[in-house]
Order: sequence, then C-alpha cells, then structure tokens
Amino acid sequence: MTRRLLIFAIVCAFAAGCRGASGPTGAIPPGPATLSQPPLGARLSPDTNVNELPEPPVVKAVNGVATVSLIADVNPATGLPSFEYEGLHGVAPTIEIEPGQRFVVDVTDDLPASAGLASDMNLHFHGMGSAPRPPGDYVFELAKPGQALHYEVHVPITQEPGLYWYHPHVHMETSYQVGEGGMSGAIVVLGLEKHLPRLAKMKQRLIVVRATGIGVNARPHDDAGAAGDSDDGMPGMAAMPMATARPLNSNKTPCLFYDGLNVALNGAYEPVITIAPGEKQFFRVVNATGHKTLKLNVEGENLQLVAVDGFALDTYPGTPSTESLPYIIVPPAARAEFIVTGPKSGRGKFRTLCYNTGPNGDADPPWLLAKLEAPKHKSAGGDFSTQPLAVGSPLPQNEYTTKLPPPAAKRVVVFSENAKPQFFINGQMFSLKSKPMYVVHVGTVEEWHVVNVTQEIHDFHIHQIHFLVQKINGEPVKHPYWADSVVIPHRYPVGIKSVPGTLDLLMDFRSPIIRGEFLFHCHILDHEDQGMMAKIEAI
Ligand SMILES: [Cu+2]
Repeated sequence: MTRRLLIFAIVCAFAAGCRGASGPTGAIPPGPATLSQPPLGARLSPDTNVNELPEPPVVKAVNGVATVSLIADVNPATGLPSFEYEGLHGVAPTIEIEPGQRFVVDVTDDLPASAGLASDMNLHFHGMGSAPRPPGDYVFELAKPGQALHYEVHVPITQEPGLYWYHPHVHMETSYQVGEGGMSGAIVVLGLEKHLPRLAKMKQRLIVVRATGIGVNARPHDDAGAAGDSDDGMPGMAAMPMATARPLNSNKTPCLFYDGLNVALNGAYEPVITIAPGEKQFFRVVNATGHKTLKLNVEGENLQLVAVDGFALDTYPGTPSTESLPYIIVPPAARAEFIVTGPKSGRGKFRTLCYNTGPNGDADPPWLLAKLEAPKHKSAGGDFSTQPLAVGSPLPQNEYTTKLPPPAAKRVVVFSENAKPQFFINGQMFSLKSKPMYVVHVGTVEEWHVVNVTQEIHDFHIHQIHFLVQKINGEPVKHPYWADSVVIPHRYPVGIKSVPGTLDLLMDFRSPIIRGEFLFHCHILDHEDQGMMAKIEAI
C-alpha cells in the first residue's frame, strides 16, 4: 500500500503548474530523458564507455575526520527534494572511514518553507553502531528552512568493515524525501580487504539504487526476469516455507505491474558495467529505494554473497564467509556486498527479478539495472581466479564475532495495518510524542519474536544496533547472520488456514555507548510514515 495522493499534494507545494487532483500531469518532473544524465560529479576514466556506471564522489578522512557539507534543496531537474553537494544537484558523496575515526556532516535546509513538514530536514546514519545522542545519530532534532544541523558520528572501533548509508529521517516525510526524492548517500567502513584479501584485486562497484519520481514517466521494465516470481526466500540462508506459497487472494499481477518509478544506479539509468568474461568484480549495493525489494540477479551467473548490512557473513561464528546464490534479496535500506563474474558471452544483464511482496503488497516487477559488457580492449589487472575466496586475517574479536549470551528478555512485536491504510506496531501508531514502547538494559541481549499479521511483507529495521537473524517463519536459518533491515514475511497458507509470517531475532543491546532513545520501524517508507514505528529506550 502506498500513499500516492498525499505525495502528490506535497509535490504540488514544490512544483509550479499543479492542476489539482484531476491528474498529476502538471506536477510531473521531467522524465528519464532529463534524469538519465549521469551526475556531473561522476568520475569517468578516458577509456570508459560514456554510459559507464558513474561513481559518486568520495570523501575520505583527513587526520581521522571525514568532513561533508550538504544542502537539502529542490532539484530543478525533478522538482523533488534532493541533496546538493559541491554545487551538484542530486549528488551525495560516499563517506569512506576507518573504525575508530569520525565523520562530520553539516546539512543546510534550503527547502521551500511552503512545503510544510516536507521542508524539515535531518539525517540518520543507517547501520552505524554509534550513540543515539546529539551531535551524533539523533533523529529527534529537525532543521527548518534556513537552519542547519551539525552531525559528528564517532565510528566505533568495533564497527564491522562494510557498507552503510545515510538519509533523512523526518517522520511522515521519509517516503517523499528518501524514496521519491532520492536523498541518500553511502558510507563505507574500510577494511574488508584485510579479511578477504582477494577483494583488493577486484574492481569495486559501489552502487546506490534509487527509485525516484512519483509514479509516472514509466519506462518499460525488463521482461526477462518475470520468471523469477514467487520464490521469495533468501536462498541458502533461510528455510522459508512461504517461498513457494502463492498469494491467497491476489487480484493483481505483481510481475507485470507498472509502478512508474525511475530506477537508477548512482543516478544513471541502465548504465553499462564493463566486465571481462570470467572477471570477478566486487559489487557493493545499497537499496535506497522507498519500498522496492530488490531480487538481484545476473543472467546466467551465480552471485557470491560476502556481506549483508555491512557485516561479513562469517562475522557470526560458524557462518561460511561466502555463499553462492542465483539471486540475492535486498529489502529497502539493506545492503548486499557480493562478487559478480563477467558473463562468458561478453554481454549480460544485472537486473532484478520479480519479487512477490504478498497479495496486499507493492508490486516489484523486474528491472534491468545495468548492462554488463566486455571491454573493447583487453586491459591489464582484474581478478580472474576461479578459486574460492580465502580468508586472510580473521575479523577482530568483538561482541559480534563471539557466541551470544542467553537472552535477558523475550518480547512479541506485532506488525499490523488496516484498510485506510494505517500501520501499527503492537496496535499503536507512532507519534513523535509517543513514550518508548520498550525499555531495555544496556549490556543485554533480547529475543524478539516479530509477527506480521498482514497480507504484505514489512521490513524490520532498528537504529543503532544489529540483530542476529535466527528463524524465519519458525524455521531455523541454516546459518545465523547479522542484519539491520530484514523482510518480515507476509501471511502464508498452511493447509486451509493462513498464518502470520514471523521472524525470531536476537537483539544485541550490549554496546555500552548505545544509551538513550532511538527507533525501530518498518523501512517500507510509506508504512513508517503512516505509523509503523516505535521508540525504544536503552538504560
Ligand atoms: Cu511495512
């Protein structure tokens, strides 16, 4: 379920020429023809295909501090809110940082005041195990137009090396600002190559996937992936009884549905990724869309999954360091880091397969993300080994790499919705005035049984911490893994009954620096905006 009408009303506040509720035509930003220009900040080498996947600009630490200055304003090309970085609209840099260092982000709110709540601004640093206090990852403070916010995030020495991201977190506006507008940037915590040295030989592709716009100017989607319908599981990582279940009362065709959003990689539509036959490249993908679950696939080649939500798979003892998968499911806000092998024929497709979000869910039809093409001239370098990835130095010993203590508390967390639609956790709709739903004790681990009683998936996310995924729909996952954003399956049939989808998670509140109030919520952003969020306090 989405809230297109509300979004349209807010877009009208930004864009001239709205024609009222009779149709969105007047408010529509220019279509892909304008949007398809790679961001001006992209770095392209002279030999690179002009349509080559652009890379976002990178900000590195100097003397242990990475410093970024952003403006939140309206992108003239789209009429939608976006980040402006060094004079470039729709561009947000990647922050590269070592554990133990810190980054400083100043964001100036230059959005039009006439947009009401949609003109407020703040930032959340998704997946960082840092303190939920100002001037750090604290989302209860908002900038109004003309104001600025100053963030300083100390990256814990125990932060696992991998991929994280940042985005605004204005309650009731996240779907508009982050989803439709595309306000997001990547954070890379450095050091994964020490653990898996082969990665250093591979060309890396940092990819922020956004699905922007307000549901028009649709491009034809990729029909080749339609066969991927119905298999909704994370293969190998999770036994999912619902994986082959058909929707109970589906009245639509999720694989053919046309949602009209413009799916782009680092701002480019269907770019070329140059990769030689047999060459291994390291893809690091952020799902920065508002509500798309990406079922990533390369036609004809398995993907080697290395890390989920910033944590190497083998961070948790007993889980193998890589997993070979025909596709990888990345829900909104999640990250996947994996190795792609260049297609033997020299040409291939990096794409999404259709993902079935349930009878009441948003359709996720297949999309062509990028074209894989062999280089025109043979170039030196690159990794062509067919050997499995060997572990170099083990990950540093910390709370994530050791077995967990027994849970100090057990809780049941119910995600529900009604037909309005309104969205609830434990029957409550979020308000900024809400008291914390749970008070947890720093130093403990808790077992959360997360229940989805609805006919669509939700996307469980909690700020500041990672959790260990143990069971999905009651079935133990083959190898437990750390995550911060994970699909809660929709209801599924068992015999003649329909039963709720469930997750069993171990919530890790052991970090002594994570004290105070923070949030957990559904990261399908229109659900979050419409109430599917709650506060938690760690004392
Ligand atoms: Cu949801």
